[in-house]
Amino acid sequence: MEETLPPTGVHGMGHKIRRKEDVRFLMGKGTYVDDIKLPNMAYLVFVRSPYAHAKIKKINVEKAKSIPGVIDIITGEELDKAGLAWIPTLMGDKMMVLPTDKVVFQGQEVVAIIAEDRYAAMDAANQVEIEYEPLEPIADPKKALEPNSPIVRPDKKSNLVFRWEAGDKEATDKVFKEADIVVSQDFYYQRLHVAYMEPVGSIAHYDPVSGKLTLWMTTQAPHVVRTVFSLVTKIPENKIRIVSPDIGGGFGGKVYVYPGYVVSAYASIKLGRPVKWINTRSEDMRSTAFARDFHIHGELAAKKDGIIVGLRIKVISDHGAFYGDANPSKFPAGLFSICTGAYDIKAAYVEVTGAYTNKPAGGIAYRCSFRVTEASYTIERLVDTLAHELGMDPAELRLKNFIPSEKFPYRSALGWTYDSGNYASALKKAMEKIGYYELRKEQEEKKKKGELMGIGISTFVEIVGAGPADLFDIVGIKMFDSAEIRIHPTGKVIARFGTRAQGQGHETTYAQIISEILGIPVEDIIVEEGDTDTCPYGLGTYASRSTPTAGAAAAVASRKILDKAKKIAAHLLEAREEDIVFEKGKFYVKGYPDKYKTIQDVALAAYTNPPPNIEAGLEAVTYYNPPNMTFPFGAYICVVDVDKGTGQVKVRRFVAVDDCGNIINPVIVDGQIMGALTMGFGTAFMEEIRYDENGNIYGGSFAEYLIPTAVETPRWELDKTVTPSPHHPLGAKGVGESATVGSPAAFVNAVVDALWDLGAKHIDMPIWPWKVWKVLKEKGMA
Ligand code: MCN
Repeated sequence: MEETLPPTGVHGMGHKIRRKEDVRFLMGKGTYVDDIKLPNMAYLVFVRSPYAHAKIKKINVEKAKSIPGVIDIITGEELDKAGLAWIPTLMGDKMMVLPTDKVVFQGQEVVAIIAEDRYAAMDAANQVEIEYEPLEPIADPKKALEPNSPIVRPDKKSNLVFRWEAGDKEATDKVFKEADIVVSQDFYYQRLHVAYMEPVGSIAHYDPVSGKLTLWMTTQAPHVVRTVFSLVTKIPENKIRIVSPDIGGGFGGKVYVYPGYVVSAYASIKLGRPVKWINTRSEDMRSTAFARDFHIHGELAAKKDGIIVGLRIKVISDHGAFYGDANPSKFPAGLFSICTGAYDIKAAYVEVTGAYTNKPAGGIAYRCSFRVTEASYTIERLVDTLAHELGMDPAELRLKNFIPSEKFPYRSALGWTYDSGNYASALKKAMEKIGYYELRKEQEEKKKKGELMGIGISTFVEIVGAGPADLFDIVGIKMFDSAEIRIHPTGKVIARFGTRAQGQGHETTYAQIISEILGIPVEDIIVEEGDTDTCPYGLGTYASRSTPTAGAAAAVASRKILDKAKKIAAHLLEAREEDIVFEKGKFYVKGYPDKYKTIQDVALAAYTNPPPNIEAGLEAVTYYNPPNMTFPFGAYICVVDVDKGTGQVKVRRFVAVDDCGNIINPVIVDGQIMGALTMGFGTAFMEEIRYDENGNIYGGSFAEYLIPTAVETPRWELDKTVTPSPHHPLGAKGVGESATVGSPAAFVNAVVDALWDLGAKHIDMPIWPWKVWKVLKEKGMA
């Protein structure tokens, strides 16, 4: 096994160094929101709704008030007077902080108790008397869209969140009419919870003297939250400081503004004391933002020889009661338009209709991959279905239909310009690594013996790096990110970013980018994120955007510094700037490598002896607007054995070939891929948040919501191809979500491949053993 290097020395792109931040985490020295204790701090706990949909007739807080230790009780009525009962969501919808008239999902925050400690607050919460009048709940998004459906939101006239379409409907309908074969399938991509280790929470501290509000919170996007808070509260933005300390996993679920953030801030301003709110695990599972919940009808049209000519998809997406992605923005619904995937499909049409239902806010989170995951799952399941219907090998069918590598940049039928790709080489590598054709032979042999073995392929394309200005038509917003690099006189560096890692290793990889360009050892570079008072404005970490945006900003800022450093070095070496060579942290005159000045010498001179006409100091700030998204991709192959007696599926092998362009740190990238594969495995076989028809959640704890542990998780076999992004300054593409996007289809394709001959065309995720057993039973096999 290759050794991973300690994080010391000059280690740039491609170096396998250990994560700098891990020392802190492994020693238990990370600082999370709940670790922070301020003098005189009060605690906030919510009373939550037992109903999915009900009128609030009366709230009586008298008994609760009498509980020793209770400081204050806040209702929606009070917040309404302060103009805070509703707040805007990040994408143009709005969300109830506390309800005034009715509750819209089970588990919704209704009343806030502030007490001297958490126990008193919980005791008081049990004493709040709320009289509800139950209303008809709407848990099914299809019913929600029917004309006479009860309306979920008190501020809306219908349950329609948006209707969004892409592609040429007429042209697509025409190719479907002319096609030799059309395959179609209904899929349900289930509702998921991100299940990070640290539940969401905040501490608000308002200083009445300075008028400054400081909020420590579990957010992936601190600057954006600061702007939203300023707009909502009218507190000037420079008097709000958001600190996002260490985060115990975010996976997209910590992008949102939750009621607890707002109420803790309101209470702190009102009471003049710091106020802490931390969700319990089951509160998190019942009330934070959820992912997926897509009802999909997909159709694929092809010629007899397997050439795919058209794709048509209709989606109803369940957004629960509130949604970050409502009109006017199209992001991230627009990202579903990556559904043509890795294939050269000339005609495509997709239509997504969003519905409000009586469930918690849904629609985005779960290793973010905003809609790309559902899109990738749909196309990859359809391609496999087509292969089975045509009696073709699914690998051969894919190789026949891939966008040829010489066609990049490639404009898809739904409007994306893919920057680069080589899908055939990734799939061929995966096939070779797993021994694809031998496995097919083994499968045939097993079939003769009545044994069930399946091989599933998925070739996905991701879109990451949200989001360039020229894609405004598709995603509806322009985005950027930032880096500020400051070299001190002794050559030590502090670099600050607008992103906020939640476990991705930015302290190491951003330092590697700077080390690569400036030749400064990584241990001399401190990376900071997550404090709006000190870091440059940024849009946060989600959608695998940090490398494509802030990583690019780090490279551009480092190069700006290098340009200035060259001028200073020329002055020190008494040479012309154009004669200066920079190599491995040293500047010298061309042809004279022994007489040099180090980057550290130059840093000192920048402050003590800058050349005439050059400002003192050595620092740079960059706000990087990417010219395009980056398009990482991969090919995954999964082998499963199905137990005929129990329906249990065993993943025997899983080969993942990923391509995220040039790699900064291969160890971190492998870690990201393994984590994301494990989440894909959980999606395929274990995880689902379920509601009954009355909007009651089944369970709502880890007793029912099963996530993979080391016991269930297969051994991942990883490999890479490298197709650099042509527009990223380092040729890198994002990778954080890729494997969660790509893997579910590989698992499901493998199971369906094992069962196809029994007549099973599809099984919805999670593929619990009973679902497989049911198929086997129907066929008289179990
Ligand atoms: N990287 C690299 N070379 C590349 C691409 C990436 O070395 N070519 C490194 C990056 O420098 C970074 C890491 O890989 O250290 C992930 O980078 P990137 O793909 O840019 O993704 P982000 O840093 O923006 O992270 C977001 C992504 C998402 S969207 C979710 S959700 C997610 C994830 O990453 N949540 C995570 N990974 C997670 N990992 C942990 N441990 N915890 C989470 O909450």
